[in-house]
Parts: sequence; structure tokens; C-alpha cells
Amino acid sequence: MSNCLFCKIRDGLIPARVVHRDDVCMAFEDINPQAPTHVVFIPLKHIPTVNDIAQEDREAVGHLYTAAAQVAKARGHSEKGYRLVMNCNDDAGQTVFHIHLHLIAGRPMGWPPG
Ligand code: D5M
Repeated sequence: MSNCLFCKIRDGLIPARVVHRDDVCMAFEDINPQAPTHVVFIPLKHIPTVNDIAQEDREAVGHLYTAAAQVAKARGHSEKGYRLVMNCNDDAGQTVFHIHLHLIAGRPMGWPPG
């Protein structure tokens, strides 16, 4: 998807502070962090929204969670906890239409989110 910001980051066309990369996903520091740790995990495959996740993508989507848990553990967040969230479309506040899992950690968080 040529006009996708996260595809451009994936392809190295836009710089990012990459914290993880494997053959299925990559992760980088969020440009507008909402907590001391705020990392976004993307599948290498372009999938615009959660609505577009196909049966064949299930393993890749699950992979985002295991990669996020690894980074959370490496940063010492496993015990106190962290939030993983994926926004879908406008009401949820999705602004980049390449699915991404936010890892947010390092401070207490309220619920429900705003
Ligand atoms: O989250 C989209 C997230 O993407 C939001 O938290 C900002 C982040 N973002 C936007 N541009 C960049 C770049 N260039 N690098 C890193 N992070 C970025 P959403 O759930 O769609 O609202």
C-alpha cells in the first residue's frame, strides 16, 4: 500500500525508533507517547483495520500480542501490568489505517478509556 505511513516505516522510507523486527511484525516507539512506554506493533502485511483481518491473518495478529508481551517483559512491565489496545475506525480514534497494537505501560491507567 504505497500511501500508508506504517508501510513506509516498514520499508525504511520514513525513520522510526525500531524496537523489534521479525519475519511477521515490527515495532517502533510511538511518535506521540501516552506513557513512559508506548510502542506500536504492526504486521508486515498491510491490513487497514481490524475489520479487514482475514482468517489467514490470525497467526500474524496473535504474533503481535506475543511480541508485545516480550517487549513489555524486557522493559520490566510484566508484573505491574500494561495495556494492549488496537483502535478500529473513527469512533475508536484510529488515525493510521494499517492495524497496530499499542503497548502502553509505565504508569497507572484508568478505565474506561475516554
Ligand atoms: O494510533 C496511531 C499512532 O501512530 C499514534 O499513537 C501516533 C503514532 N504515529 C503516527 N505517526 C508516527 C510515526 N511517524 N512514527 C511513530 N508513530 C507514529 P491510532 O490507534 O491509529 O490512533
